[in-house]
Amino acid sequence: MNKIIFAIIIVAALAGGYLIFTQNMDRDGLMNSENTPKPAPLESLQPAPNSALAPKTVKEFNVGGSKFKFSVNEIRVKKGDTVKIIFTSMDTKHDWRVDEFGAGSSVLDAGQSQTVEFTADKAGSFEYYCSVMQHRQMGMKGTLIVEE
Ligand SMILES: [Cu+2]
Repeated sequence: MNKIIFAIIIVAALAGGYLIFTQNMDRDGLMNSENTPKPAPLESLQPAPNSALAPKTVKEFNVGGSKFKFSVNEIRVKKGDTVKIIFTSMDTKHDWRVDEFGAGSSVLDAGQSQTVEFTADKAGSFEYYCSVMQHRQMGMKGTLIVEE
């Protein structure tokens, strides 16, 4: 039994070491081969149906949730942006959700993080909130502003 656990630890350590190693290689590779064009990412090889429009913009926000507030009260994006909320619960169970876009995280325990991604496909002012118990009513909410 102990041998199996030991073997698992060794395998995990090797896998971790390999990942770090390959990531460093990538970075070094990038620095040393500035003149070598990198192969285009797969996505750009396939023309999107709306390729005539500007490339889609991803807006990323780190939002912490604690009793009973979010670390960010206002999130401002442009219509059409892809919004990425990296939500982290700071103390007890919380989530982050915005009904109008059908987007939200799971209810997270303290220290947990989850990324919520959605397209801000309509303009306006929308309330995001924590749906745990009475947190919303106690002030755990903010405003998502999507500009035209
Ligand atoms: Cu909450």
